[in-house]
Amino acid sequence: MQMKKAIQNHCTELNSIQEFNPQAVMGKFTRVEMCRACHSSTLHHFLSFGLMPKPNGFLTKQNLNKPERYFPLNVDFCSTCGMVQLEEVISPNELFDHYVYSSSASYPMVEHLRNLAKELVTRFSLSQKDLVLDVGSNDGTLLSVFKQLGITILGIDPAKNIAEIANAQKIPTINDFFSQVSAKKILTSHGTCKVITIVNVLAQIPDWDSLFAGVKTLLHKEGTCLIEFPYLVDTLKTFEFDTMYHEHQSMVSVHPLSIALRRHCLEIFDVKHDPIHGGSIRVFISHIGVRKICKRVDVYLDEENTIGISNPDIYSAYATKVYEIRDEMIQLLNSLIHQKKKIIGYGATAKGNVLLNFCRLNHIQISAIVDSTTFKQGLYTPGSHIPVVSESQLDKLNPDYAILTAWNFADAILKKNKQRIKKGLKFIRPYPIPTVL
Ligand code: DWN
Repeated sequence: MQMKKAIQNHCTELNSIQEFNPQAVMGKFTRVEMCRACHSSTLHHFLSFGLMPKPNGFLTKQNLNKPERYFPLNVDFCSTCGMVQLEEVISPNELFDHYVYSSSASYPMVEHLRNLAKELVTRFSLSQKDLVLDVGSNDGTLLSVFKQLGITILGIDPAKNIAEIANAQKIPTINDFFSQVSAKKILTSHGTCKVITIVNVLAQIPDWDSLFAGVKTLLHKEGTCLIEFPYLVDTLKTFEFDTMYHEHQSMVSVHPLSIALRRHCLEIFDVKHDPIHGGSIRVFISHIGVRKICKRVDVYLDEENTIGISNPDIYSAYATKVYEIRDEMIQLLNSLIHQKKKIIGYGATAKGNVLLNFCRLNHIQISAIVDSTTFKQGLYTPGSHIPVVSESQLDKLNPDYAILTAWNFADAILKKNKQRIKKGLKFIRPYPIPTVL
C-alpha cells in the first residue's frame, strides 16, 4: 500500500513539474531501506526536495525537447548512528557514465588538491617506490601533483569521457567503479597502495561495504586511506542544503563512518577540518591497531554527540529552515524580476541545479549561467534549461545580479569580478539566508 501511495504521489507531482518543464518524465530509482553505515533500519524521512533531474544532467540544445528523467529527492537520517542519506538511489551508471564536472575547472580546487598531495607526501614520507591510488580520480588533477613529486600513481574513475582526458595527460587511469572486485584486480596488477585517496567521492558511492572491503584489500599494512568529504555538521550549521543531490547518496560525519570502517577492520586515526565546499573534513584511516589514535578524533565525535546528529529535533528544525530559505530566495528573485533586473548564475554547478529547480527558476528568469568548464559551455542546465556560457560573455550579458550558484568559491569569484562589482554588478549569496552582497 505504501509503495502504491508513493507512486501515486510521484505521478501527481510529475504533473505539477510538467508545468515547469513539459519534458519531465519519471526516471528509474531504487528505494533504500537500510542505513549504509550501521546497517540498521532506523531511517527517518526529514526533508523532501520533490522530483529533481540529475544534478549534472546538463543538456545539449538538441536534447532540450526530449524526455528528461526526474527522480524523487528525499533525505533520511538514521536515529541509531546519525548517518544522513537519500531515500532513493539512481543507478551509478546513469549518473557517472558521461560526466561534465572536472576538478581542474576551478582554480581554487586545483590549489586545494596541490596542497593535499604535498601534505600527504610529507606526512607519510612517500617516495617513488610507493603507489598512490586516487578513487574517483576525475581528470587526474590530484594525481598529477603526486606525479610531479616523483610518486607512482594510479587513478580509477567510472566516467569514460573523463578517464580518457586523464589518460591522454599520462595519468594512468582505470575506467571503472572502485569496488572489492576492481580492488582485487589492482592488487594483482599493481600491488598494495601506501596511500589511497577518496576526495569528494565517498558521498557518491552507495555500497560502502564493497568500497571499504576494497580499501582493506589494497591498503599497504602501514598505509593510509585519506577520505575527504563535505561535513554533515557544517551542512547542518550553515543550511547549505543544495549539496544534497542524487550524486551525494550520503551526507557524512565521523561517527557513522567509523562504524562502517570497523566492519572492515579499518579505523580513523586522525581528522582535520578544511573550509572547502562550505566545510569539509579529512579523515585519515589505517588498518586497525597500526596507528596511534589522535585526540582530535574524540573532539569530532564529542561535537557530533553534543549537536545530536541522531536527534530528530535537529532534522525537523533543519527542514523548516530549508523551506524558509527557498521561500526567501523566490521572494527576492521575484522582486528583482518585477524591477526588470537581469539575473544570471555564476557557476554551472550540481548544487546550483538543485537550488534553481527547488525554487522553480528557469531560463525565463535567469538569462544564463557563466562557467569556466569548457565542456559545460554550450549546454543547458537540467530542468531549468538555462544556457551555460563562458565567463568571457559576462560583459556582453551585462547582468544586474549574479546568483552565486558556486557559493563555495565565492571569495575567488568576487575577487575575479572586483571591477564589475565596482560598476554595479551585485552578487546574491544563497546561504545561510539569501543575501545581496
Ligand atoms: O562532489 C562534488 C562536488 C565537490 O563538486 C561533485 N559531485 C561535483 C562537484 O559539485 P559542483 O558541480 O557543485 O561543483 P563545484 O566544485 O562547486 O563547481 C564549481 C563550478 O564553478 C565549476 O563548474 C567551475 C565554476 N567556476 C567558475 O565558473 N569560475 C569556478 C570558479 C572558481 C570560477 O572562478
